[in-house]
Amino acid sequence: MKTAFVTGITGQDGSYLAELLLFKGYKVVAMKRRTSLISTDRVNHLMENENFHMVYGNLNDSGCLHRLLLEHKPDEIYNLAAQSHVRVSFETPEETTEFVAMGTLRLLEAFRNTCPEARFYQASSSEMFGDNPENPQNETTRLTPASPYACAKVYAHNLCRNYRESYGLHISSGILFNHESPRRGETFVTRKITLAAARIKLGLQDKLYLGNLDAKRDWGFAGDYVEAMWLMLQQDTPDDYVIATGETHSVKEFLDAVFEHAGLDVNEHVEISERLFRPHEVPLLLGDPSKAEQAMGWKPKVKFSGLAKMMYESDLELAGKESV
Ligand code: NAP
Ligand code: F7E
Repeated sequence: MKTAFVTGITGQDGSYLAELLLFKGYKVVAMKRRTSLISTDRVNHLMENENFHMVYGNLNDSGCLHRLLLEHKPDEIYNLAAQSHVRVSFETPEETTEFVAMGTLRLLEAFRNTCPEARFYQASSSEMFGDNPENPQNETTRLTPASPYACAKVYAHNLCRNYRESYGLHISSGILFNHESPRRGETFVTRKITLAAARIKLGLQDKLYLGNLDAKRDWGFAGDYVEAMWLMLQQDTPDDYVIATGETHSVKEFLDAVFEHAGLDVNEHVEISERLFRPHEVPLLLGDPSKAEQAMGWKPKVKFSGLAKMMYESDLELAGKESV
């Protein structure tokens, strides 16, 4: 039985990845940090699985990372933990850098010193392309990060390449474009829209406040994207891959798709708030996933309108429980 060590288990991707790995017969050692409120909602359904082991740890604790890897000797390591909210990173730049950049360095050092035969996945991001107008973006597109989050991800991405080349380690970075799901954090724009639309539909809320509706993103489904993470670590040679749908849509288009599906009028319920704009916006992301398709046979199954409907329907069910 293979063992996988996963950081960021309580997050959106951690939960989908753990399900995939358990399905494939892995033992999953899942690292969560201590929080004052219980944060395991997304993985509570896995707790009874005898191959799922939750352990405490933190990306800012080198000794703990070292001990965990020494103790569990994983075959695969997936580094998903991060302060992953771009706008928040402008407000907490030091904490974001500490976890995203230095946290990755600490985990790489623990990996190199305890289990260098393992394979390592790094959660890199399309935010690293920032405001580079060149598109579609692929593995060779210049990185021009436009937020503290993106700057820290570029550091971690470069460090992973450096460790791969310097020490011959099996490290692959997935440059993942935005991916969403019913488990997406409620402050990311897609989920904020689907949850608000569902609550408005049921009379639980009246207004939805949003920022820049013109930004364009390449939105895919998290369930499809965790398969790409796993595939990267099954390749003989480590490499970096763009994971995207190859389609871009504005926030306004996502809003319209959801409100139309819900039978709601955008003009009646949506207001723009200056507070939600960012000091520096990334205007357009559009990924070219052809390398992943050719090398690993990876293709997204869910696209824009299917994703919007899936998320709205799930939030309608959730909001329904609230109104009982
Ligand atoms: P998420 O839902 O925000 O989850 C982040 C996870 O990291 C949570 O489990 C969080 O724990 C944990 N974490 C934060 N700081 C930590 C620390 N110091 N030590 C240990 N754990 C810590 O993010 P996601 O959407 O699943 O994304 C997974 C990864 O992919 C992240 O690295 C993100 O930056 C990257 N990424 C995401 C996307 C996307 O569109 N979703 C695209 C490209 C790259 P708590 O529950 O305790 O907060
Ligand atoms: O914003 C605009 C906002 O916060 C998308 C993270 O997973 O993907 C994510 O980062 C767009 C931006 O995601 C609101 O200005 C308008 O242009 O959903 P988001 P993100 O910033 O693209 C990348 C790939 C990651 O790596 C990150 O970890 O939507 N927008 N109005 C808004 N955004 C938010 N959050 N809230 C609004 O009210």
